[in-house]
Parts: sequence; structure tokens; C-alpha cells
Amino acid sequence: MTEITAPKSPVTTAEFADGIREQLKYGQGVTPEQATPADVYVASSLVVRHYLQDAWFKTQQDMVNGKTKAVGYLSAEFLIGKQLRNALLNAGMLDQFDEAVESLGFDPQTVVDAEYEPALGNGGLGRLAACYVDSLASLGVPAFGYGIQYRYGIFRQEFDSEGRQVEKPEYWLANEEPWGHVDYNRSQKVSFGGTVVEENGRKVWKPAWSVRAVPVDYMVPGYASGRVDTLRLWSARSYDEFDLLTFNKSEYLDAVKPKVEAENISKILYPEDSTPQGKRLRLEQQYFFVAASIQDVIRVFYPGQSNPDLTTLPDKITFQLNDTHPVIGIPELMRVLIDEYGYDWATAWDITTKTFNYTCHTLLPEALEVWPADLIGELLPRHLEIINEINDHFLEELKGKTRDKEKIERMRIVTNEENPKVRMAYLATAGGSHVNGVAELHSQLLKDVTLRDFSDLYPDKFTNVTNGVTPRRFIRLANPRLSNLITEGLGTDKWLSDLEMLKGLEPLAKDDEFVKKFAAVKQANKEDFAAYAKREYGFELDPNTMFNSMIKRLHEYKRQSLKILALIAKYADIKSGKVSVDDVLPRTVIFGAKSAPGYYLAKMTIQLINNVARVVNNDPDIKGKLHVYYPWNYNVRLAQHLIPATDLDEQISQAGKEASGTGNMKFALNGALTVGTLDGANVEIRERVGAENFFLFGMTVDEVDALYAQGYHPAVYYERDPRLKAAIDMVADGTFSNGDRNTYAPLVADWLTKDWFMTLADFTAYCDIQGEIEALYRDPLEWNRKALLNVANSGYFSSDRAIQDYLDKIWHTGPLA
Ligand code: 26M
Repeated sequence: MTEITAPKSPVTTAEFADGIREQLKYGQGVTPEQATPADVYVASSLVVRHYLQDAWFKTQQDMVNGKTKAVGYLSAEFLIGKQLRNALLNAGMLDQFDEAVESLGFDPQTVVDAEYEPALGNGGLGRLAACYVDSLASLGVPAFGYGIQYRYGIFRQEFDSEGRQVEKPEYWLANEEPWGHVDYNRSQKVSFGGTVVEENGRKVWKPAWSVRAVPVDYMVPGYASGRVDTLRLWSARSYDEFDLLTFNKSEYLDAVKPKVEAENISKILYPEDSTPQGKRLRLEQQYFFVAASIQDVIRVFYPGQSNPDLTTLPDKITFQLNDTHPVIGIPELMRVLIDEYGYDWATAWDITTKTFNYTCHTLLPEALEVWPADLIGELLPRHLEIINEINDHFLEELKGKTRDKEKIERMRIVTNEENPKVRMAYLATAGGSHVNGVAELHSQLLKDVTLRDFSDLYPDKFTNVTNGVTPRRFIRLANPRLSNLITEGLGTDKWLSDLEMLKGLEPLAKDDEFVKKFAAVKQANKEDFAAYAKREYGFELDPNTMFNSMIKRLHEYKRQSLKILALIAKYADIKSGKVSVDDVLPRTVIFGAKSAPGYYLAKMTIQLINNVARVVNNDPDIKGKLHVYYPWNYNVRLAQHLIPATDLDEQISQAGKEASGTGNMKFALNGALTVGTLDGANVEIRERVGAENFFLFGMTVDEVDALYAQGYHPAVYYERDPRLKAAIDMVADGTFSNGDRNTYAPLVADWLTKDWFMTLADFTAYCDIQGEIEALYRDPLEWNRKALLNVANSGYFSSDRAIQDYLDKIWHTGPLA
């Protein structure tokens, strides 16, 4: 007997079908006969929203009227992925939808595919925020995700005929978007620029211009919780429309300029996910969404009160800062409390520091945001004053804690130089209650290196919350076959809201029949993916080869170069006859990665991968043993198709550089084995799944540090390992550039003279472990046994557990009563 705990549908199939007909008629204005799949998609989405409406009201009412503190997750990115199937799953209406749509003569998959993916994030950080709101709602915790509804999401990636990345605008809002409810009646005013004057002994900010922040609300239905939280994404609109009437004809075109400029604020997502450029528009975006959100919270929790008691704010809400991007919220809340509500500094600071907490997502020093004080002063003059005052108070406080003057100097929030800068990570650390890293190793390195002085003086502020991913989207929706097998193995589907239950599969790893079923699931997923890749990209994948994936942003530290060099080395070995092609394990290597548009070496790496694919895939000497594919425009949808079909996952960053990784968790939960370094959450994954079920290689953090200290000379490794020499020579000699030796010269030069992330030093270990991997893969039963043990022992990496950790360690709140 299988215990089914999935939510019960609030609607019958017949009601769902009637709902669709009604929406088609009155919303889309088409008959079922005229309707396209896109029409049915819009109509179905509105039906789902309709049935979620009461739970949404109730969640908000219980939140405002009850005593449970809410969570405000402030994030510049929410990479939510397609909404329809997820909402259907969480609300328990999957079957009713399928049957209703079929009864109207449509194919459910085609209808679901008509949804355009909202690509409102760069990568890991944005996807994490989306997993977290899913888990908050699923745990029944009252919460808001606050962010920006960009009109253009992360660029659509194409490749030109030379294999180079080309960025195309991602205008995801080109068609009707049924999920976001634009609520013009709850808009907020956000102001910029101008000056600060004193009036009656009080500071008064006289801004130069304002924009209207219009909330666009997305329902976040919890899985089987009966709760629906809110993702509120702000869209910038102009206030100047009516002024057009006052202009005469010759000024007409100039008159629309302010409107265009105001609306620019939420126009585009910046595609750089490290080395922030300090651009004015980016700061405008940050302030825009944070200021609107703070006003919104006061509106929601103190309705109609002109003189609210904001000392209770920390009991109403806790704000989590998703990296430094929303940190301007700290001086903004200070300004609101002092200037608008008349609190004194000490009271305002007490409220503020109790309300904010900060999550850091990086270890790369160049990725820590720093703003020129001048720029902040131009755009937010009052905030700059407040930041300077925070800095002064903070330095005073430090004097009471240490006599180490140099340490105090190092900890300045505002630097002491000709053109002072504001360090946002320091402001976040000083202005909030807790700071957390996103995996054990990362949190440790934050304390020991990145924020060392702070952790010395404020040890209690620092904690760890290891990342997690939602099992609803990344197991149940992405991998229905595995989900069914898990439910069969455990005798219940309860694991979807209690993922540690996967542990119950562990004994089944000894049962060969179950392992074979597990293997059959993977095989079927690979066949599905091959069909998908054929349909979407025109690729011809052979599902009887090992599927080996590396999907993540393209970065030097993530070391896609290591993967491609090892592959080239294998190719070179076959070409030179060192290895007989008949002995080669058939392997399909799949890359998915976008590069920041201005990141020269990353873009060149993309070009190289594409050209290696072209050469290797078409070389008859390889007899189809090695294939390389690079599906363009990697996104959430592609992840959902590829992850369940992957045998081997690559997590090969230089130790000490990847804060956590979350793809690693998705792969382990879907029964891929990982080849990886001791970095980020890999460390914890390996601990949990067992060292014998994880392919570890490469230097440790300490070894990396020691090698730097000793002086790193990459050419030494090139000379030492003939496989590495052959691979780099092949790139240099024009094999992948039609004989042109210049094409990859900068990349080759970087490898041989800089190699900042020590790709060459880890190359030999990496090739050696690949030999072990291939030996195991030739024994399918043993391979799948280990893969199943990965699934069984990865339940910890649910975002439900991560959110529970935030609740226990940082937020100190919980589900609504
Ligand atoms: C900053 C300033 C200006 C423009 C863009 C940015 C920016 C945007 C995204 C900076 C960083 C961004 O994302 C960083 C990121 O995705 N970090 C990843 O976060 C994951 C979730 O915690 C971790 O698993 C990854 O290890 C980490 O690289």
C-alpha cells in the first residue's frame, strides 16, 4: 500500500475544464475551437490562480492579524522558471489539468510548453531565491520575496557560425503573462537625487526626481501546506506622463525623455554575476526595489496608521539580504525611521540591526560590491550622510572592543581615501544581526579570511546555512519516473515534504532488482533527453553512452577549461594512436553555460568548446566514441531536462572558490555521480553520500594556498604531463581553428603564464580519476548502486531543510498557527 499525501485537488476535472472555457471566452475572447495552446496556457493559469485566491487571502490575513513574524527575502534576482506545472503540483491539480486540457482536445505538454520562462536571474543566487520562496510557502511560513520585474531577463544566448557567444535581448514579456498581477493601486514612490537641507533642526531630503514602483505579484503556492506566499516584483513607471500636455509641439519628444529614463530602472537584468562594475543604473535598481519594499512592509503591517509604533517592526518581519545587492536597505530603513517617523538614532539603529540579516554568496574578493561614495551622494545624498554616520558610530564601537588601530582602519565601512568608497559587505555585517555563508567550508572561510576582523570581534554574528534545492521542481517535476520509483520504494510520497526520508532507500541499494529499476529510469530519461535535444537543438545524442554534464555559469574559477583540456587530451591520445579507439568508453559530454558579455577569456572558452565539438564530433577516427554538445541558452527548463538524464556531473572548481554550488545537489538527488574537488557543498555531499560514492580529485584549500605562497608556475605542469602538453599544443596549433594559430593564443598564453585558478596543476589528478570513473561505468550494476546511494543520502540538501535552518538559527520564526 502506498500512502499518498500529495495535496487534494480543490477542483474536479469538469470544473477545471469549465474554468478554462470561461477564461477562453471572457479573458482571451476565443472559442475552444479557435484557441491555440498558448491561449489554453493563459486560461489554465488563470484558473489555477482562481483556485489559489482564497488561500492567498487567508495567508495574508493570518500573517497581518497573527503573531508570527514574517520573512522578507530581499533579492535582486528570482530565477523562478516556468510557473504552470509547479503551481499545479503544489496545489494538487496536476491530474485535473491534464484531463481537462485533453477533454478540450489539447495535449497538456504542448500547453505547458507555451509558457515563456521568466529568466530573472543570472544563475545560482537567483535560483536559490526561487527555491527558498517555494520552501517558505511549503513550510507554511508567512513570507514575501521582494525583487525586480525586469522587462529583459538574462540575455538569450546564441552561437554564431564561429562558435562565439552572441547575446540577444530576452523580451520575455512579449506575450500575455498570466502569473504576475500588476497592482497599480499598491504602488510606491521612490525618489532620487537632489539635496539635503536643514529645517527646524531636522534633516530634510529634497529629491530631484521620483519613479513610481508598481508591484507585480506572483503567487507562491506551498506544496501541500494550504498556504500561498507572495513574490512581489517591482516594475518602474514614470510619473511624468501627464506633463506631456503642458509641452508645446517642439518639446514633445524631449518631454518623453524623463519617462523613458524612469522606466529604464527595471528594464534590464545586469548579466555580470561577479566583478560588479559600479554602474549608476545598477545602484538605482538596488535602491528602487529595496525602498519600495520597505514602504510596502510598513503599509502591509501597519495598515492605515499615520503614526505606527515601528519599534515593533522586528517582531513583524525579518529581512534577509540576498548578497550585498539590497544592502542599501540598511541606511534606507534608518532614514525612514529618523526622517519620516521621528525616531532618534539609537532607537532607529536598534530596530534596523534587529531587522536585517545578510547572506554572503562569494569568496572572490573582486566580487564584493563597493560603491564610490560620490555616486551614492549624487543619487542618494541623505543615505550617504547616514552611511557616514553609521561608519562613525561603528568606529567608535570598535574602539571599545579592540586597541588594534590597524584592525579598526581595515574595518572601515567607508574607506579613508581621496575618493572614498562604501564597502557594502561591511555595511551589511555591521547593520544586521547575522551573517551567513552558504556551505560549511564557505562559512569557515568567511570567518577566517573574507570577514576575519569582523568574526574576531563579533563571533556570534557568524553562522552557516548550507544551501538547498526544492525537491518539488527538481525531482518531482523534472524526474517523474524517479519520483514514482522513490514512492514505490518507500511506500509513501511523503518524502516530497520530508526529503530526509530518502534515507529509506538505502537498504534497497542491496536489492539488485531495485537497482535495475533505478537504472531503467536513468536510461529512459536519457532517451527522453536525446529526443528533446534532437527536437530543440538538432543534436543526435546516443543514449547508450555515458552522459557527462557540466552546467553552470562560465567562469575561470569553475574551470570549464579543465574539462575541455582533459577531453582534448583524450582526443589527442586517440589521434596519436596512444589509445586504441576500441578501448574508449563511449561518452557524451554536455556543456551548458552563459558568459558575462564582457568576459573575454570566458567567451573564448565558449568558442573553444564549440569548436572542439565541431572537430571531435565529425572525426571518423573517433568512431562516435566521444561526442561534445553545447546546447545554447542554458536555463531552468534545460536544467529540468538534462539533470535527470545525467550519469556524471562535474563540480571541478578550484578549492576555496565555489561558495556552495546548487547544481551539485540537484544532480546527486537525481542519481548522477559527481566528480569534484573539495569545494563548496561538494564537501558535505561527499560526507553524506560516502567517499566511496563520490569521485574526489585535486588540491585542497590548504594545498592551493601553499602553492600560491611558494610561487605558481603553470608551465611546469605543461612540461611534466605529456597528455597536458599534447592538449594545449593542439589548441595552439590551430586544430580547432581551421589552422589559425592566433584564435586561441590569448587563452593558451593565460594557461601557460597565469592560470590563476591552477587548472594545470589539477590536470593530472583529474585525468587519473576519469580512468577510475570509466572503469566503474563499465559495471552498470555497481555504478547504479552508487548512484542510488547518492539519492538516498542527499535528502539533507532540500531547501526545506535550509529554510528550517534559517528559521532556527537566524529568523526565529516559523509556520503560521
Ligand atoms: C552584482 C553587481 C552588479 C550586477 C550583478 C551582480 C551579481 C549578480 C549575481 C553578482 C553575483 C550574482 O550571483 C552570484 C552567484 O550566483 N553566486 C552563487 O550563489 C550560489 C547560491 O548561494 C552558490 O551556490 C554559488 O556557489 C555562488 O557562485
